[in-house]
Amino acid sequence: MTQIYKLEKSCRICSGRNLEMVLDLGMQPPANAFLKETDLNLDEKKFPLRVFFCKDCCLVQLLDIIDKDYLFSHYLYLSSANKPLSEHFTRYASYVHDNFLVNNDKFLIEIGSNDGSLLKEFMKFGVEVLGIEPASNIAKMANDAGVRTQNSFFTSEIAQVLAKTKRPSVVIANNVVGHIENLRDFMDGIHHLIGNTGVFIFEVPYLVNMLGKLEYDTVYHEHLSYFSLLPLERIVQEFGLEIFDVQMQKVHGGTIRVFVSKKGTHKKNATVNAMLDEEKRRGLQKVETYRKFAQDVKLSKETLLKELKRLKQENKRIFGYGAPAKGNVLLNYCGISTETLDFVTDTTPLKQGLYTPGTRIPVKSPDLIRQLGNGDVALLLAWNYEEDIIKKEADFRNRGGLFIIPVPTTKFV
Ligand code: DWN
Ligand code: ZN
Repeated sequence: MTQIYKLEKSCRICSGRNLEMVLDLGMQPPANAFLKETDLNLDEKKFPLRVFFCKDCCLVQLLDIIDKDYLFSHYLYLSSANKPLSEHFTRYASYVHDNFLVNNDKFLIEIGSNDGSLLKEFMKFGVEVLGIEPASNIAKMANDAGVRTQNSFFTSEIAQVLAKTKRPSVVIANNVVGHIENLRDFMDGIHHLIGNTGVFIFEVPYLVNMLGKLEYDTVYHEHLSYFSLLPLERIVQEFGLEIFDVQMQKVHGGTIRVFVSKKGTHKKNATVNAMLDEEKRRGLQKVETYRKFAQDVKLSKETLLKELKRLKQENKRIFGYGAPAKGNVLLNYCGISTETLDFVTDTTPLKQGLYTPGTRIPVKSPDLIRQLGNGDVALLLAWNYEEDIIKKEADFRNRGGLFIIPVPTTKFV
């Protein structure tokens, strides 16, 4: 039986041991491990959720590792489950196509391709695609939808086989690189796969946004690394690669889209060094920055709990809006469950009828919201879609419904 949990002792990028634990979110179940009715009488596995800072290479990371098969073999997150993300993917596909596929061999590989929703956008441009997806239930969905998908994890070995079969012009990975335990094997695979002519484009949540907007709930066991450019520069250079461009994106609370190719094959955009300088100016290479972040997180939790207590004393009905992975981290860290929230709503059919991990709050369809208003309160757990959701729920608000935005600190809308 594979070991489900282990505590790493060295840094994922530089193998150093000069690591300091800077934020402790307590014992938590995996953030996407929603429970079925029949699971409710079973004990849930919980694991330490702690953030460490490497004083040698500045990588912010988890060292409490949950086995990836245990985490990803049956996954409930669908990229296509909500409109704002699908719109982001449409724009993404046309950008990548226009800039990197028009004059090259139109073959693209996506690592962590989920249900194929992004690959479908590339197929609309006549691009040949291949998805690599470890979750068998989701890989099947993609193949059934006509998106060629290999059900496996991405490794350097698999990359070398793929490169021999047919080298892609572009390799993409969205919200995946942060999930990779063996980053060196991954980057080695990338260097084999893109060769001298290809490009690797990946999106990861950006540490500057996470610190700046106190996005502590984006820390969960799937996310093993929290990137700034500082450590990324170091690891790509080790494999003869170079970051030649980087773009800020709004999704998921603020991510960066990083462009990598073989060193010297693309003109380096001045933005890269400008962002590295800005990271140093913000003290991202100093452990004190993260100690301060942890203090601010504690304050944010205390403020939220105080407000929720006041609302309950005023006999308000409160429910969770969205059942994102990050929402489960926030609920478990703050100790919020059915004594505060009657239910949470979510647009993902796979999640409806289940219960939130650790806090065991029933997940319902958003149809329920039509019956709510006059003083009812929605705790916006999917705060990264605040703009779209506040617009979408105008009727709820016109009926007197209220939203609480929990991060960076409690805000009423
Ligand atoms: O890395 C990951 C991040 C980027 O995406 C993955 N490991 C898992 C996932 O994390 P998440 O679950 O926090 O992602 P989302 O996209 O922030 O989740 C939003 C949730 O809210 C979804 O379950 C859909 C739901 N939702 C809703 O109920 N009503 C979303 C919208 C926009 C809505 O209007
Ligand atoms: Zn390190």
